[in-house]
Amino acid sequence: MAGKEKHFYGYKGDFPRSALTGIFTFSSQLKSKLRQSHSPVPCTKEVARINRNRFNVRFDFSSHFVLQSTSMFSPFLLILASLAGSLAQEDLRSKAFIFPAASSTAAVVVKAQPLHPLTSFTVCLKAYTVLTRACGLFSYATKASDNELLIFKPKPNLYSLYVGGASVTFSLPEARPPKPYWEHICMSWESATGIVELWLNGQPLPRLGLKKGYSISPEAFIVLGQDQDTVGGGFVSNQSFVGELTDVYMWSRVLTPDEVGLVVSDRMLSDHLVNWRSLNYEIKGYVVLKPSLISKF
Ligand SMILES: [Ca+2]
Repeated sequence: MAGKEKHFYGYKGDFPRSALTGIFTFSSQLKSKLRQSHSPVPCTKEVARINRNRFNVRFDFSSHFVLQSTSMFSPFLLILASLAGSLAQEDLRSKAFIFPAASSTAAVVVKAQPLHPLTSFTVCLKAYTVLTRACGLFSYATKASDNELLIFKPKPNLYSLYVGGASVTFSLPEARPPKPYWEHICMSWESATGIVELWLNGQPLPRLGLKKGYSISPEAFIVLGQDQDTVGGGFVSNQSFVGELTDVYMWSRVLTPDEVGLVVSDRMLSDHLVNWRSLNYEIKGYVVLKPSLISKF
C-alpha cells in the first residue's frame, strides 16, 4: 500500500549534497560525477517522489537526475547498493539483443518506471524470429497483475496485447513471406476509449478495444523476451522468445500515425519511458548483445 506521497515534478534546483553523501555508498561512477559537480549537486531536471513505504532512486547522467524516495533512510541504502552495478544507460543504436536458445532464465530487464499511472501508452520494437510457438516480447508486470501490460505472440500470425490481465488478439492471414523477416511492431492503448492499435511494419490493423477506463500501475517490472508470471520471474521455456530484438521504445501516450511513421523510419521522438538510444537494462541468462544485422526490413 502506498503511503502519503509528495511529488515534485520538473523541480529545478539543488539537492543538498549532505543529504546524499552522508547516507550512501556510491558507485565509483557516481562518485566521479559528484566530484565533477559543485556542492550542492546541481540538477538540471529532477523529480522527487517521497512516499512512506517505497523508495527508489534513478540516475540519468546524460540529462537529468531523478530522485524517488520514501521512508527515510534504510531502504534507500539497499536500493542504491543494488543500483551501483547497473547505472549505465547505453545507446543501443545498430545493436540487437540475441536470444539464442529457448530458456526459462534468459531475459533483458529494462529499468524504467512511469511517474504516474498510465492511461495511455505506445510500445514499439523490432523482432526477428522463426518461432512457430508462443513467445513473450514485452512484459510489464505489477504485484496486482503479471499481465498488466504484455505484448505476446501466441503464434506467428497472432499478436496479443494484455492490459490489466485482459487481452485482445490481432489475427493476420496465414500467408507469410517466403523468407524470415523483421517485424516492426507498435502497439498502443488508451484508457479513455479502450482502443488498441497495432501497427505492423508501419501499417495499421483494424483497431480493437479493451479495459476502457483502466489505469496501468506505474510500479512495474519490465522484461524483454519472456512473459512474467510473477513479478520479475515465472518464465516458461516454451513461451520464451528465440530470435533477435532491437529498437525497443515506450511512450506514455498514443503515437500519432505520423509519429509511428517516424519510428518505423528510425527517426527520434521525445518523451520516452523506454528509449533504445539510452537504455538502462540488465541481461539475465543467455542473451547476447551484438551489432544488428538489419540493413532494412
Ligand atoms: Ca504472464
